[in-house]
Amino acid sequence: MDQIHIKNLEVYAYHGVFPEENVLGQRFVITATLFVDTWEAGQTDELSKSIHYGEVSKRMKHYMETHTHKLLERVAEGLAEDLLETYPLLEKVCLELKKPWAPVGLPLETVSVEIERGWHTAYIALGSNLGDKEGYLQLAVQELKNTKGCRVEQVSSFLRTAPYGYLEQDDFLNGCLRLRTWLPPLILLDRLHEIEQKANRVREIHWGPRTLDLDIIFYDNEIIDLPQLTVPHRDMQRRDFVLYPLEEIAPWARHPVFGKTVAELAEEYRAAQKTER
Ligand code: A4P
Ligand code: MG
Repeated sequence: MDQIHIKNLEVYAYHGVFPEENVLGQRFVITATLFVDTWEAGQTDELSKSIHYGEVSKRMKHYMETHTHKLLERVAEGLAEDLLETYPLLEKVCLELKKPWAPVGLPLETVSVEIERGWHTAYIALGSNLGDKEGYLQLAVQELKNTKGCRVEQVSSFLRTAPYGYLEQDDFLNGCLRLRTWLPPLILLDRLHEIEQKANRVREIHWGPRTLDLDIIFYDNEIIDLPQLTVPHRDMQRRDFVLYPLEEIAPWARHPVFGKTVAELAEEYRAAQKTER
């Protein structure tokens, strides 16, 4: 992707672990790479189609001067969040934060922290089969909309479905949504669990009745195999209540392991149902 570079912006600020650093201050040097599609700006010569590097520089200076953090890591994270939340065209940012006067007591040129943060696309499946089912799904959408680092882009219609797995329970209401997020996968999962808790979810029977269930179906094209998180969701291809709402909002999305689109997986599911009958 196209890049805009801001190299070695000097700022005087008060970040540091030692109390003297928070009082006396010191010099920081920032290098930022902004990942933004500049095609339209290149064609139209209009600044509104790109990101104003002067404005970004002033914003970073302001952030540096109005916060006091202990760690360079925290400063870099704060800067990245601030830029990603402020500039809608910014897809990704690479930041290097140098501290040339770091009080290390040894003759070094500089110390620095470098991070890369950006927006990702995730698909979340929603399900409820207890109480005010639609209310719980709406609550989930609202909570995600209010979450820092999350933008809900599209929500499918909600579908009434027969229970899968554990059959002795009420019908479900299911849906899917597309999320733009800069939260990493495990942090997103924590946030989903928090939202499930807000819906008074109690974990009793595996696959059993629940007020709200939120699963990560896809996270970009990433394949994640961790004890607490499997992405793509391990069972999505066998579930009409995931495939159909997902097909409505993203038929073109491709499963990174099977290499098939959601439309193809949904079609295969329908064909298998017909031969079963
Ligand atoms: N986990 C691993 N991968 C993921 C992922 N991609 N997204 C872990 C979310 N969580 C993931 O889930 C157990 C653990 O799975 C989580 O703590 C997380 O670390 P859970 O929600 O606590 O337990 P569960 O829901 O009882 O188990 P499971 O296997 O997640 O069940 P599912 O797959 O969510 O299925 N029938 C209909 N018609 N509609 C439904 O929505 N849902 C279920 C539950 C069963 N039958 C259904 C429906
Ligand atoms: Mg679940």
